[in-house]
Amino acid sequence: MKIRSAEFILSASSPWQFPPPTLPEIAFAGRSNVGKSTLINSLLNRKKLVKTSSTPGKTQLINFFNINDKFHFVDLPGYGFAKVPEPVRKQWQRLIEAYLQERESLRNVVLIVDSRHGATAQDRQLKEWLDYYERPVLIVASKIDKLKRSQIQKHLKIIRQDLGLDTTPLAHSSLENGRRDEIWKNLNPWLEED
Ligand SMILES: Nc1nc2c(ncn2[C@@H]2O[C@H](COP(=O)(O)OP(=O)(O)O)[C@@H](O)[C@H]2O)c(=O)[nH]1
Ligand SMILES: [Mg+2]
Repeated sequence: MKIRSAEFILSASSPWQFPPPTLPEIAFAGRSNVGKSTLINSLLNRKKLVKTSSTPGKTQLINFFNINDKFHFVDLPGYGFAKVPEPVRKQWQRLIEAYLQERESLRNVVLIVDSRHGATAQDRQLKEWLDYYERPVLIVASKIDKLKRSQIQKHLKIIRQDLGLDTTPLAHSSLENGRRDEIWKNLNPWLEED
């Protein structure tokens, strides 16, 4: 995918703020700190379009980006951060569910799982929820540079089993560009015009 332009549109804290669903959308989901924003930047070949953070639990809003005036990338708030107070957690969950359930322009959800830790209970829940609503999902295992080479396949297999996938998940590392193409190859079909 050739990226000609990538621009932040807006941050939404409730559904009425979502931009009009005029372009196909790909959303990035996963627990807090798993590498969602990093993956988006890496796919777009931008260093700092999306803010990344070593402090988990920062992004509480849904962030929309316009790419090439052709499609949207959507950075969803991360879940699973223990220090978040319960009412705030509930509010996030409502926001994410409203988006995932109702967004008519949503074509694919990229669910990012930490390659070291495997799928968490919340990752499994989200996957099941997305399957139930028949939302296509692409699983990406992040931070594989943190694994020994000899361990990568084993960890991918565990994620595959944990989430009940038919195929081995894709892998990503922000330190190497090589794996981006494989991810794009899987996303491109969702962005084609009808
Ligand atoms: N070594 C390594 N660090 C990563 C990778 N992806 C993300 N990180 C780091 O993990 C932290 C959280 O990343 P971020 O993209 O902000 O996670 P998000 O909360 O899911 O959006 C940051 O410190 C990133 O630099 C990766 O592939 N390799
Ligand atoms: Mg983020």
